[in-house]
Amino acid sequence: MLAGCTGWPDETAETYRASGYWRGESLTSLLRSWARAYGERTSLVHGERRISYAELDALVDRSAAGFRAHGITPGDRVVLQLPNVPEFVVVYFALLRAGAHPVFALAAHRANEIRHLCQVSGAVGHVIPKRHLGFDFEAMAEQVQTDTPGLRSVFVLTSDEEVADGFVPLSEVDADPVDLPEPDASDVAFFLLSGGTTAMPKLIPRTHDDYAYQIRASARVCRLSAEDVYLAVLPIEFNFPWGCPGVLGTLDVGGTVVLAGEAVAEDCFALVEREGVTFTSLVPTLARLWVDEARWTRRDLSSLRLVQVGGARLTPQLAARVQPALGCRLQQVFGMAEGLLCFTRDTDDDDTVVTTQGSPMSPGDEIRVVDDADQEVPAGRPGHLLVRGPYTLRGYFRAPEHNAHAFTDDGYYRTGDIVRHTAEGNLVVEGRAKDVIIRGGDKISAAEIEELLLDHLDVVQAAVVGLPDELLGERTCAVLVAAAAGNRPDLPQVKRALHARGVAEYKLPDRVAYVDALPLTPLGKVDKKALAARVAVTASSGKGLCT
Ligand code: OOB
Repeated sequence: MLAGCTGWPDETAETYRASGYWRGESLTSLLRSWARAYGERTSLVHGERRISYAELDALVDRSAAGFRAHGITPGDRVVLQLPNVPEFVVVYFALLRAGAHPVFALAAHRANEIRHLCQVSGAVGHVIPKRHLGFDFEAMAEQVQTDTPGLRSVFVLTSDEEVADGFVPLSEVDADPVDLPEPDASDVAFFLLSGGTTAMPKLIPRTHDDYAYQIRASARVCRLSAEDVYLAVLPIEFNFPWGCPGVLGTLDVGGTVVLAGEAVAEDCFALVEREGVTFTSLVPTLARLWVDEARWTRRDLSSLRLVQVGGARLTPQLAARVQPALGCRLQQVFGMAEGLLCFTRDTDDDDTVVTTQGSPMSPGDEIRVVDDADQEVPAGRPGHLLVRGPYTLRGYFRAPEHNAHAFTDDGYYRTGDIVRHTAEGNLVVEGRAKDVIIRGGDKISAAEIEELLLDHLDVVQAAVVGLPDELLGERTCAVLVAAAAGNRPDLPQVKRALHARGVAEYKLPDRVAYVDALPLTPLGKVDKKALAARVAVTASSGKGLCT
């Protein structure tokens, strides 16, 4: 196991092998066997480009050799930051084949986040598009590289071959295939990012064994077959579209993945019609837009058989509209990059699908619902969700202090979610104990933004709370205590200050409010519930507390 990662105890690992969850196959050996089994079938579609399984495997061989030739060696970490393009898939497998470990960054991340990711992961490389959605990634990468001495190489996806001094065009990461040793399936393959309760995202090590199991088992839950066509709308660096079953689960059964990126609903509908898309995964905010748009579209959506919705709370009202509007089955998915996945099943009745978040994917998932003292709550009552199992991490990368709180002594991960069991054994997510705001599916750590506000603005206290929002689920409000009366930076000023520090756009507050002092709980912590209620009331009464 890579240093800095916590593995499963030997005995537990043996049980997972004996139960057939872990098969000792690396993700790259899976790609090889897919290429053998599905050869000329189409693996990926992007715009007019279509790539067969055999081609994908060959591209990965050349790219793996190319990364080796450019100095990437086994055990290296490389931050992978690309939008939904075929190169994301090629680079992912090529790095694995070269023995390196991709670290998934969000395409929306900016210098502030990337610098942190490079530093905690000890990355030696960073893969970026030259420009995407008008943003100059090269300029950002140059800035990050200056502050990160270990970051040796920046690889740039570009159509014109022109890259900044010292950077390498991705097209040059190409060499005649060489024999490379198979990675050890029990070792870490790649890193996902946590939605984060701490000041900065934590790295989640995922092993070949655990992720291969996740994609296979989730494909089975969704009854995927080679006839399935998956539309990747959400950014594929998220666990949900990458492997639940998403991109990798579809490839595992010989289906076709259509890469769309965050396209507007009507463009997605056009792709559904053109490619005969059979399933996709959405966050509730997008599901809402699709359901609304489906009323007007002239596109034929009849190929769709399954729409998965997850990542944030789906209201029963919206859930009830999905099936009639899109003419296909809804599946609720409650999951986390750390591991555990819960799905509603195709055998469930409509009421279960609309009102619950389903049941765990694997018989190996061990679930506990406990009170504040870690004691089991009576059946049906809400409590903290703890989990361990064959694809749930045992520790974040290089974070011993955080791990001491985030896991119980016997290895259960504290999810930070409040859930209850229904009589039928499904889970309902009742709320969150962790201080995370889910804005349109994007997870924002309140602590992270609070730290930035205190560092970069003239304020003495800062608390970030989520306010309910019809479309996004929640919006962020920064509640501040000014350092001096008369000096109250307004929303544009606050946004500018954070933007100038290279903070990703989606994390900038939607509102700013000022109070004389933050309310405290009896234990002396900021009372966020009271604060959110107070700000929400003032915001709706138009008293001018918020800007
Ligand atoms: C998914 O993964 P993450 O890591 O971005 O976020 C995990 C957190 C959960 O702990 C929970 O707080 C929230 O997102 N969440 C939901 C939910 N699904 C996730 N809250 C309410 N209802 C749901 N259905 O978000 C993720 C990963 C894999 C599959 C699906 C979602």
